[in-house]
Amino acid sequence: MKRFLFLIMAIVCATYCSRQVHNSENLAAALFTANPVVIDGSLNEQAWTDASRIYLKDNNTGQVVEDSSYSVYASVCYDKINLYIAFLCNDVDIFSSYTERDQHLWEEEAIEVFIDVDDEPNTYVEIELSPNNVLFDSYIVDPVNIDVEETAGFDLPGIETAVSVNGTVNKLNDQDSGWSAEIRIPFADLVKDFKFDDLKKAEWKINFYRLDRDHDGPSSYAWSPTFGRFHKPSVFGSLVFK
Ligand SMILES: [Ca+2]
Ligand SMILES: [Ca+2]
Ligand SMILES: [Ca+2]
Repeated sequence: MKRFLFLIMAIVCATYCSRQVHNSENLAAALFTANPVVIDGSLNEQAWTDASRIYLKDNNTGQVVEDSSYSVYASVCYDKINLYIAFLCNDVDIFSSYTERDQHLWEEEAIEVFIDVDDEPNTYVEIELSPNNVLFDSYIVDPVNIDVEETAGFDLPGIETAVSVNGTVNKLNDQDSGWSAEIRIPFADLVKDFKFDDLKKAEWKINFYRLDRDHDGPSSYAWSPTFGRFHKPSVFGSLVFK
């Protein structure tokens, strides 16, 4: 009898513990919004006030970012047509030299989001945005061997992005506060034959990243840390639609 009770307790504990980990670290919820989101880089809409803040961690250590001058979070919401993603990156020095779509933004400062809408873990959309609102979008088909020129040839036709900078980009001798980004992607760009009613039962794989390249050297941040290169779909978290 004792052994039986112990077994029941172990099962309850295992279920509870795994759910706790899932909820706190690997599951993000997008909140439906009936109010318009203006893509201007300012996160002053009610939708962003209501949305959860998905804080990123140090991608090398997996630890919470203690230095608030570099903290970063993402948020997600949606309406009947679009998915909206916001980032707020604190940063004391913001820089970026890129000016053209699909340049190699990951070599400087950028935010990134990887979105996998189907059951094939090796295929997903990669979106990056620089503090100058330069976009990199690509469709990954082999995370281990990425042909950058080939995959970046993919464009999300309806994507719209904007950045708001609290500071000055590419000016080294002053102190910046940070930058925020807003991204709108029509669901039809992500899902073939998109049907709004299917979203409630969808669970997409997703990860949020940020690259910072200040004088102290490069830093990388992730919602679900990969402890190395970002293209590790096995550690992506999940996105559900509320
Ligand atoms: Ca806005
Ligand atoms: Ca920086
Ligand atoms: Ca592209």
